[in-house]
Amino acid sequence: MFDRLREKLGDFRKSIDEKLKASPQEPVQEKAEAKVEEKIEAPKAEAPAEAPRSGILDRAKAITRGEVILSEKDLEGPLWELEMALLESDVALPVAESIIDRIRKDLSGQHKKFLRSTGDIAEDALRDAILTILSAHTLDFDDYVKGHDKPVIVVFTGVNGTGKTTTIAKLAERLKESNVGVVIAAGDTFRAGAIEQLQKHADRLGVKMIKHDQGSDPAAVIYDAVAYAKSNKKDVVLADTAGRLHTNVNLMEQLKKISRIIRPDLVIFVDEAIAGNDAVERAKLFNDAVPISGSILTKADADSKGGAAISIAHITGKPILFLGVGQEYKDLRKFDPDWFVERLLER
Ligand SMILES: Nc1nc2c(ncn2[C@@H]2O[C@H](COP(=O)(O)OP(=O)(O)OP(=O)(O)O)[C@@H](O)[C@H]2O)c(=O)[nH]1
Ligand SMILES: [Mg+2]
Repeated sequence: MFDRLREKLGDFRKSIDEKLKASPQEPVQEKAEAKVEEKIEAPKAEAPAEAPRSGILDRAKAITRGEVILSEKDLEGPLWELEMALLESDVALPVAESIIDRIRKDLSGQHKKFLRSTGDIAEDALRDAILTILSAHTLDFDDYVKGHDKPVIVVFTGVNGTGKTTTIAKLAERLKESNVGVVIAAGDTFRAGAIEQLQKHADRLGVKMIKHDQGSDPAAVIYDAVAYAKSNKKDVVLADTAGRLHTNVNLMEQLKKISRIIRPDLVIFVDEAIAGNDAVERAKLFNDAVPISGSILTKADADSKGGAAISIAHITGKPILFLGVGQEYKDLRKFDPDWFVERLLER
């Protein structure tokens, strides 16, 4: 995961440092003062033709004072490279642009304290930009369930095959382990075999599942599951829904209807960590149809470049709650923005 971005970030560090060595910096102190020093210094060494001595002196003085100045021009090339790396890591274009803009604003024209290396300053800016996106509106699923009126109704949405049903089974296992009473609603009444697939999980986990026949109204199934939870003092209803394309108007309308009738406490958008640019469009349209509370990214055990997490969090403004990291019930990891960014940037 993240290899390409890591490699590019290394290049970015180097390239910024080289820029600073090669190009003269704006003087930090009064130019006149610099010139006096230049005269005194001049006889001692020959100035290299490509780097005027005054520039070197000014920069040296800035560095002595613990400062470095980055110009937009210095940043242009390295930032372009970094943007390409973000794009190659599956961060969607508008998201990559907004991250790069932020870093440019953060770094350019400022007298940065030169405590460590310039590369570290650049890395901090990138870390801040990504952490800001990933830490928006934090939501701790376990705390939410603990603190909320029961039953907590959770509806899962997403396109076909992203891992909604498997994730429901994983969450049911997780909740069961914390002694939280769970009911599962077989809200995918559309795909042949969907009810049986979920039933198998429910049986294996020893969790009650409410179902109707295939082709019936999913809102009615979930409604019944909520009623069951109320009368049997269950804490959480996990409601499956059929996978649907975000461009299918009728099926998206059906999702809105489910939301209107059920009034879920949480709507969780499930997508794949390996999703590319299209993840942004999907997340946006699902979020527009039925506002989501957070996302779960599955298949993070596959060769994920990590970009989908950044893109989806940015476009929805909602947190990533968990990562699916395999096909077993235990393969669900709470999403930790700090952990994610450290892995992204580790050398
Ligand atoms: N490697 C890996 N596979 C996963 C993960 N989560 C789900 N899968 C697999 O992805 C496939 C699809 O999972 P489902 O849970 O059926 O997906 P879905 O979103 O319910 O699919 P539809 O109901 O058809 O929309 C299955 O083979 C799962 O085992 C994961 O975190 N890692
Ligand atoms: Mg399913």
